[in-house]
Amino acid sequence: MREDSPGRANVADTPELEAYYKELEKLEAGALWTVANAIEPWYPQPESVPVLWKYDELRPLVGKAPDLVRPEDAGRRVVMLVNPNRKHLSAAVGLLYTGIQIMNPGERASAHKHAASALRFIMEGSGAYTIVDGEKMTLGARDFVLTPVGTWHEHGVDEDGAQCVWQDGLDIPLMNTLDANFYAVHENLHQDQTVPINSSYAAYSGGWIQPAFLRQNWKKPYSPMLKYPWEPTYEALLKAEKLHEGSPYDGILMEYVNPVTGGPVMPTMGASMQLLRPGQRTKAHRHTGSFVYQVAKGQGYSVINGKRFDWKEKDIFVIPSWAIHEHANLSESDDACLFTFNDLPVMRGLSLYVEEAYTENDGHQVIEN
Ligand code: GTQ
Repeated sequence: MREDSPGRANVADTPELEAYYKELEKLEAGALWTVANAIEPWYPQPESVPVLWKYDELRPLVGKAPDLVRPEDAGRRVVMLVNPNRKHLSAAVGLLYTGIQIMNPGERASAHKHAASALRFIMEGSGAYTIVDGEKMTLGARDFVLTPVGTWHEHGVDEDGAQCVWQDGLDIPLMNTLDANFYAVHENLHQDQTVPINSSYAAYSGGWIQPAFLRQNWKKPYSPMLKYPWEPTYEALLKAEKLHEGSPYDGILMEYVNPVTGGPVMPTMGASMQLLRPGQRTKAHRHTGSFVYQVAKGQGYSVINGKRFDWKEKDIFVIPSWAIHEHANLSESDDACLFTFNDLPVMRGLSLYVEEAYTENDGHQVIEN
């Protein structure tokens, strides 16, 4: 890929050079100038493309999985969402994985742990639980729960519950790209409950009043609070909406935080919930970082790199790094809420976070489709 620009590689092929490249190849070597412009792009050039997965289309296929495989055999019974350009990585976008897991009442999946960090956002059902390092957490629709790096975790649905569906988010492609992934199955396949049910939420959900005796001993690189329930999340959004204008690009965007540090919930992945007011249309911007969205509430659309993606509750879509994007709430009476998880802790931790407003056309993209 030649570029006619000072400082960029611009070498014409000649028979001598082509012969030279062949000789280098035999020694597992190559001439940098043949690839330099491709491997050092002027700005991020993700292979991932924006994708929207409609829940109405996916749900019937997700619903077939329980007739076809048992969680005992599958390990995890999940339909994963795969970016068409990243199939070899099993990534939804960038180096993030996501999937939809389904479980019937009375079913449970075995306990395991891995270097990958994981999270869930509950979509349907009742009686779901997850056990993380001996703490059982009960889960309902739109609750958000962490299963951080290195923690033993298992999922199930109580006998008297209803079929449950949730979204899993993991940094598996990141761990594999870094060649840092490990995996272990629990020796008993299941954990004993060693602390009271929902105890980390009980301990840390006070916001501005926090247990000193626990905080000072917490040395792990992730949030000690593992469950973030929907009702208080939504209440906080409504409270913020009354008091603040919010961001012109993101509306009322609130981050789920580690209550000890105020930072992201896990070292590699952050998460947020954003509220778009009735009729709100945000301005376009772009930034580094890969984002997986689930529509928690409402209906609207996002314009990503000039393409419009219409969404409603439980649809999942992705925004690749540096893609120009804006959001719109199509309802004039109800708010819309978007759940997101992302790799921002990695971007920020490596000093790679860059953000830029889109300034043409009054801050809105021209929609191509
Ligand atoms: O529950 O830990 O969707 O390890 C994929 C891999 C869920 C999990 C997934 C996993 C998990």
